[in-house]
Amino acid sequence: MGIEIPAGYRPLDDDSLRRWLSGVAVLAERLGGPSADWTVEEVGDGNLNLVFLVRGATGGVCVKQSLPYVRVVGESWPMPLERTFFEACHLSETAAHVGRLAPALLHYDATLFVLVEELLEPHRVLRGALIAGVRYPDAARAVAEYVAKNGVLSSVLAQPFEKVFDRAAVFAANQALTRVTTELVFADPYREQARNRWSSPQLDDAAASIRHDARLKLAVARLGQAFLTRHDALLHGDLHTGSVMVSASDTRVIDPEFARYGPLGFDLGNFVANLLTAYFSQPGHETRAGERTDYGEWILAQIDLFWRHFVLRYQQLWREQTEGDAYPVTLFEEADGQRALQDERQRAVAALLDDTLGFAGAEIIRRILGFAHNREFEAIPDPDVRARLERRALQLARRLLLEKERFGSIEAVLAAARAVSEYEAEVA
Ligand code: SR1
Ligand code: MG
Repeated sequence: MGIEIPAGYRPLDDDSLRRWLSGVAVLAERLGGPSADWTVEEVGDGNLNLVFLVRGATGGVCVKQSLPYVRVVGESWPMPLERTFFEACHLSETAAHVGRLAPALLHYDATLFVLVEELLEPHRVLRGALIAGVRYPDAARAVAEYVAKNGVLSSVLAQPFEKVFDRAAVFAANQALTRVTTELVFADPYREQARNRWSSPQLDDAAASIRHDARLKLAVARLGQAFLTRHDALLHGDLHTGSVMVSASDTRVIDPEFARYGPLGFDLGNFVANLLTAYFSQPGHETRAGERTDYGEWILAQIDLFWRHFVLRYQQLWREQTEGDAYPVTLFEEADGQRALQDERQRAVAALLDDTLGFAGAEIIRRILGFAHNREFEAIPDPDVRARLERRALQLARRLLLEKERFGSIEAVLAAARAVSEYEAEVA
């Protein structure tokens, strides 16, 4: 099935981008000087879009444009253009909640499906930093703050339901990318599918065993249903470590094109999963044995920090809300009401941990056996080493999906991650 290209749409290149930017006064002014002197770099390394960084005499911008197909595959995988619209909606909707934890949206063009945001400099992508073994001590806490703020403030805990329903209706139209997630995360790795790939032949047995594991498929299918039917909060929708930009003093969450209302554990689980894959990949980036052991431990500590900060802020933010239709404050003004509500918040956080672990398991599996892989594994040159480390991650992922109620705390997850690595290292 092809895609209808709306009149006026054309993919931008160096020349047409300069001309277009010159015609948008606010952007041309921000860049400064003649357009011929601007530098234009196409840096898109994600799966879907064109991304240009443009620098002028007085400033810079980042320009993102949808293509009518999946960039890394080409025209054989058509994809509607509206994804930048949903990203722009998410950026403008959540700016009030998260402030400078996301880039500022400067402009959106509905004909070209182009969004322009502030240029983040001297930031780098968190995934690249984790591969290089570089520490950004504030990043995990900042991402936790971002998820807690969006999780509470976009929901009926903080807003009248009419407002939430209206916003959810806008994002419910982000169907093309919801289908991508539905298929790539919750279905493809568990069935024969031509676009799946894995380290073969090393992981052929693991891929086959997952395809025939009815309990595992049921656990994933339940999460898939929750993803499609629950509308707890406005999700980022693709919160992996490639969606986080870091500098020594600043962290920003970028790329919310998969935005939709859904279960908050999906965002939490995605981020935890991608930190876990970074952890498991570390030995593959060593130039001498044991060189990354401390760094691996540091990544696990970031998962702990992420979860603890999220729990703290989620509960605080919920406590501060007075306008939400959920848990109306007027029902809980007495001392025993306050206590009951505090217990309820604890229960909510325990349920969120349960969801987080399940979604994390599903994310790890799809990044190793599905279509879209993670660079921390892909960059390991020796396929046997890579497959051995991926197998460790798969073992933990399976446990996260099938035994999530046994974990009960984030520390138990980290201990299990260590145990998988140590046991595997002994038998290797
Ligand atoms: C066809 S898009 C594949 C993946 O890239 C995005 O970043 C999402 O993670 C999606 O699942
Ligand atoms: Mg992305």
